[in-house]
Amino acid sequence: MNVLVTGGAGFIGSNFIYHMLNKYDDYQIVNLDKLTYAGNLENLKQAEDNPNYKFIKGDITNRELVEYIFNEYDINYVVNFAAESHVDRSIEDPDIFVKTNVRGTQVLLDIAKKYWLDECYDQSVKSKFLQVSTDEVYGSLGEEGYFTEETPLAPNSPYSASKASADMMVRAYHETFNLPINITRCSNNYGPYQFPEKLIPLFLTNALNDKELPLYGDGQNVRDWLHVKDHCQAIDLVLHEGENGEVYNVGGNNEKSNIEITKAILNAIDKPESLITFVEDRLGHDRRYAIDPSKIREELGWEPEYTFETGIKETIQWYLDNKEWWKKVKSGKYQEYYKKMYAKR
Ligand code: NAD
Ligand code: TDX
Repeated sequence: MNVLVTGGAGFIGSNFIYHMLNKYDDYQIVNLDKLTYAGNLENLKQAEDNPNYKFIKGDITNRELVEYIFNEYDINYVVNFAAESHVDRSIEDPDIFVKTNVRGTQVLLDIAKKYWLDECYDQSVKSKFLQVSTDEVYGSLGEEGYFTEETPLAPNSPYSASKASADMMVRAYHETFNLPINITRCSNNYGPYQFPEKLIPLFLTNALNDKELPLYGDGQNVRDWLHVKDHCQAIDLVLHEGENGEVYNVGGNNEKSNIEITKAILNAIDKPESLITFVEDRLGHDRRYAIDPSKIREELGWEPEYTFETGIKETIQWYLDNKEWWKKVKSGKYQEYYKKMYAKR
């Protein structure tokens, strides 16, 4: 099988590439990544020399390039991770979120349709377009209830609105053209190689540097945490066994408030709670996310291997063992971003 992984130099994509290379020694993995601020080839050092792995620097909105890749590598599967992924950045500048997340997805769908359906090389060859989406497309929950695959889409941020739009486009290519697709919607991921603009690596690396931890609002917003390796296993399962056209929610049943996460990090590395600084809330800040993962568990037999306790311990250890990785990431342009984003809070 020839798999096009887009956004493979980012956090989840790089973990997914390792997962696939380790598991399937007869698969060719092509990684198309624009290398934005979030893309980092250091994440893929251990894949570089693998003959089953190929990196191509480029943009998913580039039709000619995507078409070239389909032809050159005879792509069977697309796993679309490529996206602008940070909610705070989408509040500052929504434009690029629409371009990459919506238009980029549509370009990929269009070339997949052309290559797999219109040109009709061999309809018996297996193909699938897997869109990696997010629970944020469902909006925000109150204190009760869970997101199921039937929950209406009600995105609240420019980021989640762009992801919901992409999901609608994927659905439309399935309904209209019969393109083989799945959509996965998962909760907040954590684990190795996560860019330190996101809550867990930001707070962990700030605390290790004795810098303040900027907690938004009252710190009581709730997220449902999923270890990235459990997410990668879920994507692998849906790619191979997901029923054509279906959506699968992926979540680890690990609801935690932001203040709980913050205290757990400080406690694990023996740093004082005085580092916590309550700052102005995020605009439109979703209160609670919680996934009902019954469908993927019951229909595909997926089970997470990590508990939050084992996962956070291993993740903290990874950041302790890989200081060079995050120190490099947090230098240069990142400093400008951090000052700009947090100065006004
Ligand atoms: P990330 O920001 O770490 O990585 C995104 C990658 O996409 C980067 O390597 C970047 O260079 C690449 N990219 C961006 N624009 C591109 C373009 N136009 N063309 C090609 N490549 C481009 O993101 P992540 O956290 O790994 O998330 C991956 C996917 O999973 C995203 O689609 C995101 O919406 C989704 N998701 C993430 C989470 C999470 O908790 N991180 C949860 C649910 C869903
Ligand atoms: O400095 C911070 N302070 C803070 O209190 C940051 C960066 C975050 N937070 C809060 C906001 C959220 O309630 O922590 C929570 C998690 O924030 P993020 O790490 O920015 O993640 P979130 O907004 O929940 O979105 C993430 O999960 C769903 C990913 O970034 C998305 O790509 C994914 O779709």
